[in-house]
Amino acid sequence: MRIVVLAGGIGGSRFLLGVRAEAGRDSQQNGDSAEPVTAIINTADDVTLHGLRICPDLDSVMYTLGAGIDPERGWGRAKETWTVKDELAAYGAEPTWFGLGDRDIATHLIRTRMLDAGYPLSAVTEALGERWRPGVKVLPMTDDRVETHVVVADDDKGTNRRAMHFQEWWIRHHAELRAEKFVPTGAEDASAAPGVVAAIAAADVVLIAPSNPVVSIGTILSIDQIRTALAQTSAPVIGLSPIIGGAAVRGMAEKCLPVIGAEVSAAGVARLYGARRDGGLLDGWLVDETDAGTSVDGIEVRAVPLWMTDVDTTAAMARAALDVAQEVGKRA
Ligand code: FO1
Repeated sequence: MRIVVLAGGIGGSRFLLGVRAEAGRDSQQNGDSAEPVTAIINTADDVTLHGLRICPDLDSVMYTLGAGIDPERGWGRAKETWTVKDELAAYGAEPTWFGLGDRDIATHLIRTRMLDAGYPLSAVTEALGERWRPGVKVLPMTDDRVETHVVVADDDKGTNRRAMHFQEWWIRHHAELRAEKFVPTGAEDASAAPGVVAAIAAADVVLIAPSNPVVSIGTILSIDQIRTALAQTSAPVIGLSPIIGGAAVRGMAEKCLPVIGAEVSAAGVARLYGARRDGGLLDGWLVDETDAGTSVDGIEVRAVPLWMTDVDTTAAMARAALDVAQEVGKRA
């Protein structure tokens, strides 16, 4: 079974561990060749700092699936040290607020050197994967530069607005500055990365990971070719809610959703994505048992445990999503 997953960083990585496990079990049972899962990853969090190109979501996926991640943080390397960061701070070299780990810097150095040599981000990602062996095909959503910038109003009257990179809003300001808009700068001119459209078209099922609907999934959907491919694929599109009982499982989804006028609930995110039959994204939607009884017009909703406490529970979530896909697929 060919599974394609759209995902962001930390939540997406955890979910991919479960999908990889489930796909492995599935292919063992059916004996079919283990088609690797294809993960299409958000790159709008990417940022250039201290002369290095940093791709947080690609790195979280790569490190998590390659068992190099720091499990508490969900980003950066295990057994990390911060000597270079401290030395940069000693020089007063801004930004001092960004957590640049010594081990992590090696990844950024290789990526920056390959990008400067003209390799596209997808080729860089493949090269880095030679070491980490994630066990799924990791594709950036695009090889073009797309960055989420956040428009904040400095005062209540909203007179002097300013825009900043998402990483600054999130890390330096802890998402406490009132955001007026999230702008995926560059998205209008960006093409899907090589292999992305073909993977969606050939998929048996497309899963939307429980990632941030605005600055992770939303930014992937801001690439027109990806949105069109999702509308046209014969594969059922099944999403998993990142909101449980009205709050984000982790991260800043509950701070982002109100900015775009979406309700902070499992139903609210499903309505934001929309029903496929009405020109939206979803055929099916998994909500946590806390939100059982959720119903959204035109979308097949199922209530299952959605807390990704370990790989087994996450694999069970993936299994549940594949089951809904089968039911929806039959009906279509
Ligand atoms: N998140 C933080 O909250 N603080 C940091 O200092 C930080 C540094 C960092 C460095 C590399 C990297 O790949 C990710 C990093 N993140 C940090 C996480 C990152 O901001 C988020 O994971 C995504 O951008 C949002 O999902």
